[in-house]
Amino acid sequence: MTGELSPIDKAKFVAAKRATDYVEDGMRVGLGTGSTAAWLVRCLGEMVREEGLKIKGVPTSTRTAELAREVGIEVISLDAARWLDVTIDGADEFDENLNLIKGGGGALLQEKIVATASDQMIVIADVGKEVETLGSFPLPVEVVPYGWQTTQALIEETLVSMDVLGRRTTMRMNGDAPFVTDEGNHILDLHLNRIGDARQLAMVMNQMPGVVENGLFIDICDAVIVGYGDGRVEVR
Ligand code: ABF
Repeated sequence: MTGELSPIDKAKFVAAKRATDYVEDGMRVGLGTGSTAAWLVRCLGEMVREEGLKIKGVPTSTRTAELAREVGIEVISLDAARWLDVTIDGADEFDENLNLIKGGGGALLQEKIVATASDQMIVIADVGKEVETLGSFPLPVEVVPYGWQTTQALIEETLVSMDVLGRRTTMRMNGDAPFVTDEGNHILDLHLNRIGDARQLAMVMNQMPGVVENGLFIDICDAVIVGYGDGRVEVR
């Protein structure tokens, strides 16, 4: 499954492999999105096919659902599962308090709903995702298409009064058209550089009409499994 891996892929793979320790027979497992989570799905698929592991997977995006089925994992909806034992997902940034920025892959809404419905949320990441203060990675905010430019202007105005360095926001594009999420929404990326008070920013964002969800995951993650290019793994 792995062949000759680049250091970054090795880091992602070893983190994903270690995360399989959190998965036991009979569990309902939230399956994240992104290249690191894809390694996890492949590892779990191998355990299903070769070791007879029995799990039900709840994917956080259509592309994860496709991959999970392809590798032999039984896929069920969140509503069928109702509650999950564990969710394992990637992240764009994590800090020492295990707060996260997610949504670079465009699946933050399903990812947050699934993670919140889980007994445990485990993040898998290469060490490059570790930061002292969140915000270098642009913060994704999912907005409804109706009036998105007005919502964007409102967000920019609000940022002026907050403890952030940057205020520029950009519509995420897919070629010439705005990117469309699995729920039919768009994503604004907020170029903030440094988020002083992530908890407050997350709350303020979600109070705005037009905003569906933001990519700050505060007090949701229980552990981060950090992979290194030389194959080492640490659990935070
Ligand atoms: C998802 O995929 C995210 O929320 C995050 O945006 C992204 C991380 O991708 P990768 O693992 O490819 O770096 O987990």
